[in-house]
Amino acid sequence: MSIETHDTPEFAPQPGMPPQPADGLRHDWRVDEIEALFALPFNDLMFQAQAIHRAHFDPNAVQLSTLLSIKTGGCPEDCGYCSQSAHHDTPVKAGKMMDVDSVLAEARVAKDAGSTRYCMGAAWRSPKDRDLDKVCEMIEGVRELGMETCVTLGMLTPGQVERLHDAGLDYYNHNIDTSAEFYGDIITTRTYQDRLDTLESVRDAGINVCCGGIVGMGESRRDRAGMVLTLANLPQHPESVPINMLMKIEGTPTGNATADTEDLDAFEFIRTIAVSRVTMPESFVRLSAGREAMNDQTQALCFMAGANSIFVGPKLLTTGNPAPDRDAALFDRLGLHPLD
Ligand code: SAM
Ligand code: DTB
Ligand code: SF4
Repeated sequence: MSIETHDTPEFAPQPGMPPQPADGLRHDWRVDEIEALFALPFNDLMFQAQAIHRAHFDPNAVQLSTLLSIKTGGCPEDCGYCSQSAHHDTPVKAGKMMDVDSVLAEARVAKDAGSTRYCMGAAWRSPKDRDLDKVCEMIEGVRELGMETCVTLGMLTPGQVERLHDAGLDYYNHNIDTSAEFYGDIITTRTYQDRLDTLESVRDAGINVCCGGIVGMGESRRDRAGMVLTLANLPQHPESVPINMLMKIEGTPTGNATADTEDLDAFEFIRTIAVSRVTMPESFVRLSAGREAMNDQTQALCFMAGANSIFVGPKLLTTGNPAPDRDAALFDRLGLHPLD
């Protein structure tokens, strides 16, 4: 049985490669190796992913996070998939930032429903320093409830990262979204390197990193492999890796009826989860956006492929998520339990 490939001579470190960190995990993947994982017979890929998942995690425990959009719409960025970009004419209208008490009331509901992490998202290119005062109060309040905190606020300066760290932030979400090569087809208002720079300062401040991407935007399999490559070759793997299936939003470039984005085969989505599990054995891989439209069998295969985190609650940021009773029934049928 071949679980990891790094001992085979073909994949041994080559002269000139950067030194590998001492975490025992690989950070020197080549895109052709990752493409080779994608191309495995489905059963073989699932077997590798399962073996690695079981070596690192309770295979029946799933971490539960809940999302809230604390500032919706009117975003100056032009992300081609997003309902909240001011560049697209979508059904989402811009709103003001929520007040702290309303956010904490929503967080209490999520905690009572069994969620352990509260993720607050804002449609900003980057926050203004005065916006951060309120965000820091939200972080402190959610922590007092006994939940982990995550925020996603766009690009940050090192000073802003420090303020979030001082407020006790547990995770920062900032996705690379796709491969370096395909990125420019989806977003033009900031670069891949901008994203990597923010991720580096979050990591350097000691905040856990939540970083993943979207599939189903018309990218090639090589792009999906390239996205996983970027994540797996970061100096430290993100603690949390959300894999989103594109939610097609009316009025966005990737969501228009005429858009050249065929629905992605569910097996290709499951493969993306499995390859993320194989290349990032100790990360939580989150089956993120897109669950509402997935049948239970597809979700079950995602859990078999190594997904061990989901968003729960009836809403993501602006789009729908399965109703809590559907998730509870699925957990029951599969013998899954929420991670404490
Ligand atoms: N503005 C911040 C940013 O972009 O970093 C935070 C919010 S943004 C909505 C967070 C992530 O949600 C995006 O990076 C993207 O990966 C995911 N996302 C947004 N719209 C999506 C869609 N229509 N389908 C799937 N994932 C989506
Ligand atoms: C992530 O990777 N997915 C979440 C979270 N991080 C912020 C967001 C999904 C958004 C789906 C589209 C929407 O609801 O607007
Ligand atoms: Fe703005 Fe984030 Fe949406 Fe991009 S993904 S348009 S940065 S809210």
